[in-house]
Amino acid sequence: MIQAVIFDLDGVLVDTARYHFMAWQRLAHELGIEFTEKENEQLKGVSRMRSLEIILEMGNLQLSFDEMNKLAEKKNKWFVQYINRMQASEIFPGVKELMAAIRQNGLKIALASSSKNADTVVTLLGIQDFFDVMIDGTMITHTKPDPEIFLLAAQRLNVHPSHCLVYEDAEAGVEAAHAAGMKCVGIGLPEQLRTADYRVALAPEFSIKEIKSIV
Ligand code: B16
Ligand code: MG
Repeated sequence: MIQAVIFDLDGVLVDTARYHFMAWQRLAHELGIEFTEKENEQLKGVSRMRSLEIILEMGNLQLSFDEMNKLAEKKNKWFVQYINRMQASEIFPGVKELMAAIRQNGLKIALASSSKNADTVVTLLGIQDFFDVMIDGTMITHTKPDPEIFLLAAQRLNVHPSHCLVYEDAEAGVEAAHAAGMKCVGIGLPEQLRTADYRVALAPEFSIKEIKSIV
């Protein structure tokens, strides 16, 4: 029986995954590294520094810690510019209605985003009141696929992990949810996230009716 729902942010509630991709692609191209949507899949849900390491590995580049910090800051500057131009209407259709239905049915809601910008995005969208608990990239030591973020969310919600359901758009996120002992709804194309327990194109397609039918 599900007592709490834990939402990832980028790519699940809002299309900011697109802005992360645009900023990483801009950086990769500056470094002369080919970077398409396919390569980007490996970065989803992963921390900023780990994402940069993956890109540098793709280009067989080795940089100093200082140089890496500068590049990570540059990418973040671009990402912040993109999200500051974002409209509140860019939230995926039906997301607010889904969260309202979850609350009306007495279930709790948490946000579990690897992003250090999660607070800014949530405020821009005006959805902060839906969450009982918000965990972001500033509050964790280990990035997804480590289960830390979801276990911390469950602990703060005071709900056992086995009674939590996660919505995720990243391979690393599905893996993290399973490692935390939680079921997971995968958001994406049919050929993606094959290990997720349920799969839909957009979060609201897995409705409160489906959540309540999980035993
Ligand atoms: P930042 P999520 C993740 O957010 C993104 O999927 C990932 O692409 C990004 O690198 C990560 O946040 C860190 O973001 O650079 O803003 O701290 O999907 O877990 O909500
Ligand atoms: Mg995501």
